[in-house]
Amino acid sequence: MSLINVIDFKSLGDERGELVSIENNKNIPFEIKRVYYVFKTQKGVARGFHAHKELRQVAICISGSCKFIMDNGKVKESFVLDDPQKGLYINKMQWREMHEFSDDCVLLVLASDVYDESDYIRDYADFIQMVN
Ligand code: T46
Repeated sequence: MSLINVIDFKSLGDERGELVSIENNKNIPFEIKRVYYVFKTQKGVARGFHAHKELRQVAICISGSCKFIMDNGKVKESFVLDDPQKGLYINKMQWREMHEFSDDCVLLVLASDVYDESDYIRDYADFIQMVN
């Protein structure tokens, strides 16, 4: 199964422009408990480099672009998010890295739970041990 699971959001746009609506358990496969966004990322900076034990998320570039590298400990796949109508579903126990943020990138993330540092696996060797 591919590590890249993309959700296509229907636009409710008209002649005035585009509009995407996101609702719990409708076009997102979990109940959204938290929303955060990453923006003004400095040139050459990469983020992420962790996995989550339980957290599931959907990442949407609502402006600009960035590249995700997903890794399940066996294979790595990348995906460029550059369309506000596409969400990248990030399951639990997937190592993620974000690279190549455009200057105008605003990365919106919908999360299945509140922030909990103990849910993070920030050491790659620990992650590899846990998935094997
Ligand atoms: C993820 C990727 C896609 C909080 O206090 N509350 C929050 O909700 C978040 C997301 C972060 N923080 C704190 C933790 C750190 O001290 O903000 C700081 C920056 O977080 P972090 O270094 O984890 O940021 P990224 O961009 O590497 O990772 C984030 C999410 O943390 C992570 O869950 O999957 O975006």
